[in-house]
Amino acid sequence: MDKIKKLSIPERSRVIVISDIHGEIDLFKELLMKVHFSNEDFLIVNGDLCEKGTNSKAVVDYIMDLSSKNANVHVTEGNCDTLVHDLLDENPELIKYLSNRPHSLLNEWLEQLGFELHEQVEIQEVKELLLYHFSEEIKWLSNLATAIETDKYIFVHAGLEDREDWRQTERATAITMSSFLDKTHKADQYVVVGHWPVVNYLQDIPSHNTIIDDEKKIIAIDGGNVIKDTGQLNALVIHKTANEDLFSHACVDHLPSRKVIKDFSKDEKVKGSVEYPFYEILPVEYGDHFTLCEQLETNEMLYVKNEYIHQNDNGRYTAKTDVSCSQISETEEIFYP
Ligand SMILES: [Mn+2]
Repeated sequence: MDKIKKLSIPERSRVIVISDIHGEIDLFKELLMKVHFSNEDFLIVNGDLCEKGTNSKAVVDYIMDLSSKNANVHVTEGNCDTLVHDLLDENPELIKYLSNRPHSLLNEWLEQLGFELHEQVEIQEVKELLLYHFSEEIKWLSNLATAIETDKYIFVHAGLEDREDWRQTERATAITMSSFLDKTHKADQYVVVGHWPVVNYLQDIPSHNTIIDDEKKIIAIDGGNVIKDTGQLNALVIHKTANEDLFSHACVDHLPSRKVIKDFSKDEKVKGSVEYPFYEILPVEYGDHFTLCEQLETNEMLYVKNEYIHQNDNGRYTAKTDVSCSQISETEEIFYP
């Protein structure tokens, strides 16, 4: 990769890392408030600002503005942010992509211009039009760093190749490789990545929270925002003290709040989840709310909430989406006046 940005971060500062915003401008602003982001903090936006969510344009505008006013705001490119390269390279496949995508940065731009896209439109026409109206944004996006390197951290969207000199990692790999936490790297620094929803990694109780692996020196922060029905937008907060760095975590989501009306203590045996890529299940024992199912690829027995069970036309069963089958204990909240 060519675009590596070196950065020195002073001691006693805070570094906030957020990735995979995917057009969720409201969640992003809410998260910055939640971590009390201020001008003294460093902010790293670790790729995938755009696509999939409903307001990519607002995210790009907001972060572009933020980084122009604040020298401590830095951005890396994600695989979803490189559409502008396809545009500049006049990749004809881009027209097909845009025609099939309800939510895309370029579609939002075209919509703003009142331009109606269809599969017969020439890529050159779209390129000319967008370059005329959004040249600043296109330039900014196409110049984003692939990785940001500090003395203790490498921020990169998806991961690094396991080679002596990590800088030799192919750019395409750095922004698209899957499940980096299942792999290893040879860099001296911690590698902080987004891109792969952490819930996809095998965990006893499925969780979208940031995973810090001290042995591998990998920190995975993609909370599955937009991609997963129960996803969240995560912030990793690095507190640089004189001695060591401390980590904390914050998150925001669109999930509704519910009031606990009765105490509940979990049954330790009821755990696990139906998660990517193992969706095939076989119902064994039906219940009023949960059905005991065998997850066919893993042979695990799981209690799946009934409304998540789907029977295909061929008679086989799958879960409709990723679903946790773990119980958690809850206590009725008591308010003191
Ligand atoms: Mn990505």
